[in-house]
Amino acid sequence: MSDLFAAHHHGTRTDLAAQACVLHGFALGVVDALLADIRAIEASAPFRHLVTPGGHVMQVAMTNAGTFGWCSDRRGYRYDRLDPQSGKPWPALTPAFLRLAADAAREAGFDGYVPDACLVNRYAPGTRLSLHQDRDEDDRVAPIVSVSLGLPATFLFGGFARSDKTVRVPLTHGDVVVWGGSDRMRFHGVLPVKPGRHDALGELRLNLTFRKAR
Ligand code: MD3
Ligand code: FE
Repeated sequence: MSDLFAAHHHGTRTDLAAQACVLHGFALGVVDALLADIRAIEASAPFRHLVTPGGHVMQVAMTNAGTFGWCSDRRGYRYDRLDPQSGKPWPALTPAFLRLAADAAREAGFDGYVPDACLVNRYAPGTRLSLHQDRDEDDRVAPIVSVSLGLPATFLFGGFARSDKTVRVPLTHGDVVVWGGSDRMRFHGVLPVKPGRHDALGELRLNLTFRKAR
């Protein structure tokens, strides 16, 4: 059985590739601050199910914070300064968000990380995210920092072609994944979230992904 399936201790690190790693439990000390910030963000920019260019409604519910927010509709995928639902700017990245993103990036070897966008994903049990690349950002070398909260999930970490074999990576509450440089364009996805309930979040998984969009 792969080492990736072993129980992981908080404060340890699992390398997935040369420039991609999991920092186990790295966000645990700031979860309360993150959850308070997410509640404020969703009060002004509610979670919504975006439509793909192909006309499918996404299973994952999404909102954004930052100068830019990731959007999808029949016209395509893009980053926008304004929430198309309200016409207002997205809520700002909070001090707790920015500090965690920079601290995790530094821990993974990327100093001076200042993201300008945070996509917030919400998964109900049964929700999956199919295999994809994140290719709407101008900077394809800067790291992406991902924070998992609530229900556990199995992350699929692939190669540079959709058909490459994938490795399954269990992610639990408080885990942070950082990837950049040569591993930035790998295919990845999330298997359907199993039913369950988490003490802090209930029947939900949340994922924050910090990006440099521009
Ligand atoms: C490793 N979100 O929003 S983040 C996304 O859990 C997205 O919601 C997932 O993919 C989520 O675009 C996964 C972790 C992640 C994302 C992209 C990667 C890890 C990665 C790209 C390359 C390598
Ligand atoms: Fe992604």
